[in-house]
Amino acid sequence: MSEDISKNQYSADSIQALEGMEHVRMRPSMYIGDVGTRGLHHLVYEVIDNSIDEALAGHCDKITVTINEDNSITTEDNGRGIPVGLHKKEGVSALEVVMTKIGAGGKFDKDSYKVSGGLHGVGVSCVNALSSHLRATVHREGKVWEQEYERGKAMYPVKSIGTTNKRGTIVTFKPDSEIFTQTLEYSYETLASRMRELSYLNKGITVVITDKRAKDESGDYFEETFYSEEGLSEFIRYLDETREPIMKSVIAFEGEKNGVPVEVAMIYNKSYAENLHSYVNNINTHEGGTHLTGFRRGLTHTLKKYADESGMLDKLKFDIAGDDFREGLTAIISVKVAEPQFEGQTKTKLGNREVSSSVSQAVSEMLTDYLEENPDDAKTIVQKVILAAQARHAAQKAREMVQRKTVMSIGGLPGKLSDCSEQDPTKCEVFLVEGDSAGGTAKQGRDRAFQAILPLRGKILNVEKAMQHKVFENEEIKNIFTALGVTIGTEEDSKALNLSKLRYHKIVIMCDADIDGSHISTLILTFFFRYMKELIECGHIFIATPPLYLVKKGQKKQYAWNDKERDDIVDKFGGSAGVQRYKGLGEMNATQLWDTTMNPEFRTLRQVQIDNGTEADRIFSMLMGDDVPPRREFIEKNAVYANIDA
Ligand code: 0RA
Repeated sequence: MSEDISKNQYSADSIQALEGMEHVRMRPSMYIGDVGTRGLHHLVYEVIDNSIDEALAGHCDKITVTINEDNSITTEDNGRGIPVGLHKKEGVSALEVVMTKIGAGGKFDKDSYKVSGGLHGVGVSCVNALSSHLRATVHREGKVWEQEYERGKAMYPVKSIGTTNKRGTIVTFKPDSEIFTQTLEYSYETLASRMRELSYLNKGITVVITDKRAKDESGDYFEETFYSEEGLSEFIRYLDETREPIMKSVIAFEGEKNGVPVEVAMIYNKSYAENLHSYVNNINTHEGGTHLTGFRRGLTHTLKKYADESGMLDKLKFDIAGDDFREGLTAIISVKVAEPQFEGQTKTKLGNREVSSSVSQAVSEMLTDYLEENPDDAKTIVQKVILAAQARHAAQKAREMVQRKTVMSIGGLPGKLSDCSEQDPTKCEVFLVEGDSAGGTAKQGRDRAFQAILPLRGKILNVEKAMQHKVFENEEIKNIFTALGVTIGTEEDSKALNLSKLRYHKIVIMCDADIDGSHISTLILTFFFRYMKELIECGHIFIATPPLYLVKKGQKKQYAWNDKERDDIVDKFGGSAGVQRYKGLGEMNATQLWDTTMNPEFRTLRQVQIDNGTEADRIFSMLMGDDVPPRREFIEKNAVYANIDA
C-alpha cells in the first residue's frame, strides 16, 4: 500500500513540475521581467548566479561565459558540479530535478542559504524552460555526466559520457525564438559590463567572457578577463577613473555587522555629483532602501560629529543638510541578506529594517578611523561639505524661480513650445529638436493633435560639469522643465521629481544622424540621467531615428537607415539608382520627416533604458567630464553609433 501512495505522489509531483515549466513558457515575464533584450540577457545572469553561489561558498574561482556564433550561450564554472545522484523524492537524477523543476532552486542543503540570485531568483530551470535547446554537462567525482533538453523537457535520462579530473558545470542554451520574438541577439557590452560588475562585487573570482561572433585584429575571438583582488575599492577607482579625487585613498570597510555581511567603499572627488550605488546579493538596488538609508545616516552622523568637534562649523551662518555631505561622493554599498524583501516600483528597493543599523555602524566605524588617521583629508572633506552647503543655498533660490515659473505655467508655457491639442498626457508626445530650423520643419510635419515640438538652441548645457544652481538657471533647461510640467524638490528630499503633472508620456529626442547630433543627444541624455532619471526609468524617454539615405530611381523612392539597407535597395532598384545622403534633419522637408521619423506607423523610436546603472554613471562622467583620452577611446571604439548603454 505504501508503495502505491508514493507512486501516486511521485506522479502528482511530476505533473506539478511539468505545469511549472509550462507556466514559465506561458507567462515568461512573470519570471524574467520581460521577453525583450532585458529578459534575453537575464537568462545568462540566472545561470551565472548559481556559479557565483558556488564561489561564495568557497568552491569555485573561475567562471567563463561564451557567446557562441549562433547567439547561444555557454557558461562554465569550476564549482562542485550539480549533483547527479538519484533524487529520492522525484525518482530521477538530481540534475534533472534542478533543470526541470521550477522552484527546486538547486541547493538541497538548507545550511548554505542562497545569497546571490537574480532579480527574480527563479533558477536555472526557468532558463531551461525558455530555451529551445539546453545541454548540461557536469564534471563530478571523476566522471562526466550529460543531459539535454528541448523547451525544458529532458530528451533522455542523465548519462555518463566519460571520465575527468576536473570539477564543475557547463551549460549551453539557445533562447527559444517562440518566446523571444523581438530579438535573439546578445549584446557583448551588456554581458561584459555585468561580468565586470560581478568580478568587483565578488573579489577573487576570475570571469572570462568570449564573443565567438567577432574576431580582433590578430584573428582571435574577442575576449576579456575580469578579476578583482581588492573588490569594491577597485570598483570605486574604476568608476571614478575620469574624476579627480580630493583624498589619498579609498575608504573601505568589509565585515559582518549584526549577522549581516557588509562591504562599503567610498571616495570624494572634485565633481558635484553624488554617485551612490547599492547592491543586495549582487543585485543593483536602483531604488535604494534600508542599506542606503543606513549608509547616509552613518555618513552624516560621523562627519557632522567630526566637523563639530573640530570647530570648523563655528562661524557658519547657514545650516548643513544631508545632501551637502554627499556632493562629489562616489560610494558603493554591498550587503548580503538571507531573505531580502524587495519593494518599490521596479522591486529594487531593500525593505529589511535590520540592515539599516548594520550599514550605519559599519560606516561610522570605518569613517571615524579614517578621519582620525588622516587629518588632512578630514579637513578637505569638511571644507568641501561647507562649500556644498553654500552652493545649495544659491541653488535653492534658483530652483524656487523655476518652481514659481512652473506653478504659474498654466498659460505660461515656454514661447518656443508648439504644443499639441490633446489634453491626455498618456496620448501626448513632445519632440526635443536640435536647432530652430529643424524645429520649424518638425512643426510643419507633425500631427498637431498629439505631437508637440520644443526646439532647443544648439548645444545645451553640459550638466556634468556645472554646479546645480547653474543648471537651474539655464534657459533651455528651464524650458524643458516647464514644457514637461515636471517640478522638483520638496523640503525633505530636495532632488525628488514630481511626475504627477508630466504633460507628455513620450519624450522624443530628435537630432541629426551625425557626430554633432550624437553629441547633442548625449548632452540631453546626460541631463535626463542626472536630473530626471525617473523619466528614463519609467520608460518615457525615446530617441528618434531619422534615415541616413534616400535611394531614388525614376518614380521609385526608398529610405535607408544604414549602409547595408542602402546597398540592398540600390541592388533591388538596379543600375543607375541615385543615393542622397541626409546630413541632417534640415535636409528633409516636412513630409519626409513625418514619413520617416515622426509617423507612429512607420518610425522606429529607440527607448532609452539603463541596463547597468553603475556603468552608465561611469560612461556619462567620462563622456561629459574633463578627461579627454578615455572619451576619445570610447568614441573611436563605438564610432558607428555611440552606443551609450543607456
Ligand atoms: C545543487 C546543489 C549543489 C550545487 C548546485 C546545484 C550547482 C548548480 C549550478 C548551476 C551552475 N553551476 C552550478 N554549480 C552547482 C551543491 C553540490 C554539493 O553539495 O556537492
